[in-house]
Amino acid sequence: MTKNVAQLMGDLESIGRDPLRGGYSRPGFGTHELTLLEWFVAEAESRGLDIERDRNGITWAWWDLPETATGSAADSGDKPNRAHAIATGSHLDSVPGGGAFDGPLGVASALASLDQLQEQERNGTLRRTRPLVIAVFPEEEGSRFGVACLGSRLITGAISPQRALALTDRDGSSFADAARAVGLNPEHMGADPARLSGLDAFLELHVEQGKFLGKDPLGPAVAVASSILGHGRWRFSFAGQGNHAGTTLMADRHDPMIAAAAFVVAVRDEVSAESGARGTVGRLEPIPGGTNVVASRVDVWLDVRHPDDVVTAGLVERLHHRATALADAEGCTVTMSEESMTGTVNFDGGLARGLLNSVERVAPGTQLLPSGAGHDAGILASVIPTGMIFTRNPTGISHAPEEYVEDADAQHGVDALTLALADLLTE
Ligand code: HGY
Ligand code: MN
Ligand code: MN
Ligand code: MN
Repeated sequence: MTKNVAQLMGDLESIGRDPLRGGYSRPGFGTHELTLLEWFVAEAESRGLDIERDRNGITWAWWDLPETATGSAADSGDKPNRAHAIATGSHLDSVPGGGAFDGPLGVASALASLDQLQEQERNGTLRRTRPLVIAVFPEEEGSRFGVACLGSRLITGAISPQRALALTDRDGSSFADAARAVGLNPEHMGADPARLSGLDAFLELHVEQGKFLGKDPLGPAVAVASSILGHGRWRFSFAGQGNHAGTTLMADRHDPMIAAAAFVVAVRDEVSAESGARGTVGRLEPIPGGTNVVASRVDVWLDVRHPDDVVTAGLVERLHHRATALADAEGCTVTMSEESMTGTVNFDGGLARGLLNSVERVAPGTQLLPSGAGHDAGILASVIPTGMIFTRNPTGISHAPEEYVEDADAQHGVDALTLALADLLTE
């Protein structure tokens, strides 16, 4: 049965809602991400796709070439010929209290495009020379294990399996344990150049996460990505003396919360002074975390983004100095560790121009847009030609429950993706 993208998104509406934070909380390798993945597998299998889960936990759903096509299964024995494939897809996990569209829209749009492409193949208007594969990447947000795009970093070798497996979540479970719990073998994880070499291109459709397409409701509902802002995450651990809230005089305290709070303001000030930079402290954890306890340690996570990676490095260095001075002033100490850093990505120019040409046919006036958000497409771009299509989000809000896509705009996104895929699949 075919479904349009609104129907597919409707299937997911009740999964992983977070009554406390609002929106959705679907952490990587958690129950809700896995329920969404089961939904994806069932939808893909009902369309005749062959499912593979690779050793890094990425799910691949293959639409192989029909038997009459050149180089198809009929010519090569049992195994279908999966060389020179075109891939599309996205992720199903979310940030805590996130929106419905960041990730799932790319997966639902891939299935809806597949329906259109399968119909074209049945009626003879599409003659593919390449297989299509829909990919679903785990733990894109890094909300659970701290490093975003964990699946795409593992497959490309951007993170070593040793480092990834040692990452822990808030409950102290390691990524190795989480991987084992879903049937993956940690010893088999890591770079998989053979699998990547079979892909000629990857296209990710994603909800637009800023205000760029939101202002003009009559303008095109889709855009093509030009670049992804360089971004990284650092953890600052401020340590002091844990103590009793009632018996410890103010003058006697070594309270790391004071240093951490001043640091949050310092981040805003330093980053605001650097044109084009963004800096965020969205997570802060006092230890032990009691109302009547002066904390012994406060961990602060910093997210910094800028188009120039040298500027990012300088900014983080200055913030490290500020943190040290603020900790000193309270008789505390601070240590900084880098959790991840991904340089600015400029998408493949040829593919982006090709995408613009394809997409222009459904959305005249389509523009090239930079992305302030990170994506698996940005990690894959270091090894295969990669491109992205954005679908308008009229609220301009993302990573929050207000993220939104109109059904008609989502359909425009699917129509654009279908045209772009049809062009690539017949090249
Ligand atoms: O944090 C990000 O940019 C993302 O949405 N993964
Ligand atoms: Mn996101
Ligand atoms: Mn995303
Ligand atoms: Mn007591």
